[in-house]
Amino acid sequence: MGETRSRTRRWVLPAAAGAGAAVFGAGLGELTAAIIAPESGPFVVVGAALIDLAPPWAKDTAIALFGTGDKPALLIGIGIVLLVVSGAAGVLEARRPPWGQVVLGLFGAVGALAAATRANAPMLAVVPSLVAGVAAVLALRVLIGRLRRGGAGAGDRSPADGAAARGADGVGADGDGADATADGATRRGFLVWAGGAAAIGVLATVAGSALRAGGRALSAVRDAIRLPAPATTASVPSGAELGIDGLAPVITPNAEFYRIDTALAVPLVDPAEWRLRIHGMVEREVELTWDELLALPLDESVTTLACVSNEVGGSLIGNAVWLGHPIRELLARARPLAGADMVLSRSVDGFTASTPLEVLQDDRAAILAVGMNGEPLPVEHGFPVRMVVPGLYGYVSATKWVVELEVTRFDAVNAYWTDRGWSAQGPIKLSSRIDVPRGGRPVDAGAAVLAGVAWHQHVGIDAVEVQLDDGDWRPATLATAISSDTWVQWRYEWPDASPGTHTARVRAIGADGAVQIADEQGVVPDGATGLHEISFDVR
Ligand SMILES: Nc1nc2c(c(=O)[nH]1)N[C@H]1C(S)=C(S)[C@@H](COP(=O)(O)O)O[C@H]1N2
Ligand SMILES: [Mo]
Repeated sequence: MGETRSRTRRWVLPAAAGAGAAVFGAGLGELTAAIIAPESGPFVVVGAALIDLAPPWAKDTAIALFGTGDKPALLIGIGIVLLVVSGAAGVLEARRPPWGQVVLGLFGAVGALAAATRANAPMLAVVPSLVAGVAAVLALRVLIGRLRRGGAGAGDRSPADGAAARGADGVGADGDGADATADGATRRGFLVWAGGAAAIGVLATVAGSALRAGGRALSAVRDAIRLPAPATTASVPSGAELGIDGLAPVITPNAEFYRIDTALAVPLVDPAEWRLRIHGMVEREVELTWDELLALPLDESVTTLACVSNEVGGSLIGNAVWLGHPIRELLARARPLAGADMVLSRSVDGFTASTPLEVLQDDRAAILAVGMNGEPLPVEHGFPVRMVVPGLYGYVSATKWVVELEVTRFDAVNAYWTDRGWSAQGPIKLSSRIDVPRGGRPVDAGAAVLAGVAWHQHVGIDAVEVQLDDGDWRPATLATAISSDTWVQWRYEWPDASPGTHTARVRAIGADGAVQIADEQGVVPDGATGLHEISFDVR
């Protein structure tokens, strides 16, 4: 009994004080952010800094573990670390004041530093984190103060005598029955205070997210946009969609399109304020507004985007009908200087991608996109303007929320991921995937259908072959390709699937005659190779 009570006093209550204070502070910080700096909430800025500082393997692991849920996972992780460390700060404050306050204050300072060093950080970016830090420190003082006055603080009767007495056992307050009852009341009273502080923090966070008017206002702006009719339209041949249950549709609906980026809070860019600046090694700088862009001829094109982090058989790939203006035309206005070989595109949030200049000047549909599948770009896919370049992985070409094109040289500057161990050049590798039968779903014996997709953007697919149970490679039937810039569906009929467990492998052959590489390589530094293999039961 006495043991338990003493442990409660010495550890649990101070830890609750620390955690309560931290939740209180973080909540007020989030609320402040919602009001004055929507993209600079303490969690978001710290998370963003972690993303930027993380070594490449960490990004890989996060994507492998959590897929596109990597961002919520990161925020939850930060929350857990905050709770643990602030709990420890509470215990520290009870024993060695003011070190617990120092720890919580440091949290605020780290947030402020992370906020201040972000690209395009707004003037008020540091304020939410500072508010969070100060609020947490004050709350901790109040809570630990109550703990001391209530005598529940394990020998911490006064901050002055504390330092010397602590380290010893601090059992002095472990008293008789009467004391214990009084203690119980104090303890409950104290927990009401600590819990109340945490509850205020949670309420403030909830109020803050309800208040995030910025996002809603931008959605309203987006909803009101009527994109101009395309100057040239793209058509999807009727034979492009095989319509097999479980097979990825040839055009990926926006809501199902994979999302990969470093932006923990989606950048909110008002089209009315959007500008694109083309500069660097050019004869003349070009600046473009949203209205000017929409007044230019906009072409539809169908292009399959793929992420370099897509594992063999993975789902970080999607195909959409894009609407946009050729980047080639805008570069022609700016007239790149001799010697330039790269365009460094920059997002409003600081992300950069390095695209070979020649790829943006040849005849492919490398565009500044404003539309995706008949709508303005979804905010998380780069609203109002992004790049789409057939044939290159997204990290070297598909800059979302793009605001700058700097004509430069590969030997002069590195893009975001190149500085983190990824290749400066990122042509998409020839690959293929089995979608049907879907993971683990048993198949009826007899006539069975396998189906999937294959892609080699800007080269095209000539054939797809399937291998069952280490047998011969047999040709699959291809759907009609939309173009060489898109994936193509395939199907394979297995007339006599026999009961038991089987494996299937797929490989694609490119329009250039290249056969998909069977040797397995991971996604770093320039995309995975290997063959997708599944095993499935027939019964
Ligand atoms: N601003 C910005 N643009 C970006 C990225 C990013 O992190 N920030 N990631 C790139 C990567 S790695 C990929 S694969 C594509 C993904 O585009 P999507 O999210 O629309 O599918 O966006 C690219 N554009
Ligand atoms: Mo990517």
